[in-house]
Amino acid sequence: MKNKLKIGIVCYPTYGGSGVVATELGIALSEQGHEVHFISYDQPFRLDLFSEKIYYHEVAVPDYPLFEYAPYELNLTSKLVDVAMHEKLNILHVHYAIPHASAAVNAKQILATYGIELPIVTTLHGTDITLLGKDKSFKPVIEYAINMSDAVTVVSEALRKETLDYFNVKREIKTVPNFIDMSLYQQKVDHKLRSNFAKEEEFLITHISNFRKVKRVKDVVKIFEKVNKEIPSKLLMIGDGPERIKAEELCRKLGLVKKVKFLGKLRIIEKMLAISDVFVLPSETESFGLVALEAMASNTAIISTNSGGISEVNIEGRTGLLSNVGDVDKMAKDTILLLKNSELLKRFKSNALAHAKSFALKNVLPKYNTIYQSLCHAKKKK
Ligand code: GMT
Repeated sequence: MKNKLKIGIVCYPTYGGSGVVATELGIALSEQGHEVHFISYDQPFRLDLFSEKIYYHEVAVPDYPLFEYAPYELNLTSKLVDVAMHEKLNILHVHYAIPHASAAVNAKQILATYGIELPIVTTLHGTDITLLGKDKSFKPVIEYAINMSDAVTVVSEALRKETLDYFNVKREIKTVPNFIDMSLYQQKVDHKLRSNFAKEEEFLITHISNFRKVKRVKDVVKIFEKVNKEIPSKLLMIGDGPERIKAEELCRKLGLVKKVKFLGKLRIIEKMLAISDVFVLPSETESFGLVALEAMASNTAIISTNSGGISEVNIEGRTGLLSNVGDVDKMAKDTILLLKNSELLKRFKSNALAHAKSFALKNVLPKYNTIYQSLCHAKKKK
């Protein structure tokens, strides 16, 4: 690309798709020669790469007894102003509406008082719109942040529609789908690793999430119980969060403790996905379902719900099978169908891998580059 930019990236550092996308985007941009400044309250969990083009600025939140609630958004805003001024950022790309886009819009206005213009790109990831956005107490702030950003992107067509339906949006919203760095994913089964979890004749079913309510992790256990009655299999539950305890209780109640392994948060999931036969994602809603794409890139077939943007990733009858939210009977039947028919499973797995390749980083990165360059160009012309 033409001009090398100084790009600020704001994201949540925790175990979640938006942080993963933002981190991998920043790393890829730095590899193209741009200078990338990550700004967050903790080091993003996949940012373990050291490069002279990558910087990390931590937002500290002092604990003043005066405040009942720490004003993180204000600390973030001040940090954005400081980094933009002193590092001479050309552009700020914020992931998630609250508080990142709203802090960025405030920072932009403060910078303007110093005669500095900083274009803001906001990427909406889903829960900021589908869950938080529907909370009336946040709606005006989210709407304002969207309308005051210089460019807004969403990660799927479904999220674009939902955003336009729910908010009074006065600007163009572009769909830039999430992407995958195919070089990180392997499709080779590590048999030694696999043997730690399942016997050779057993199938391996996997679920990965942050175990929030929206992920419906109890449905994963219910589906597995039905599958396991017919097919020798094991279930791996990867990740952690508020609903884990309920899923564990259900396993105890159903007598599945020896068949379901809860592994907690794992940093490296590629090897685990590569040893899996089927990945289960029964979410209530999912703007995209990055983890399903990661599973597909690891040659795994997907059983999922059809809600939100999942059907843009998991293609019905090709890469996996989709059901209505909560229809555990159908999701179990679909899993059994795939596991009983080795030719079908093989076909779905290879279709999944092929479809994942269409989301390769090299296809998506130019879309963000074009947005950055056009905003910087428009700024120069002023
Ligand atoms: O799903 C979560 O709980 C985490 C959330 C996030 O903000 O990281 O994920 C959202 O963004 C991901 C990356 O764009 C998408 O792949 C997820 O589908 C989306 N989650 C929901 O819409 C529930």
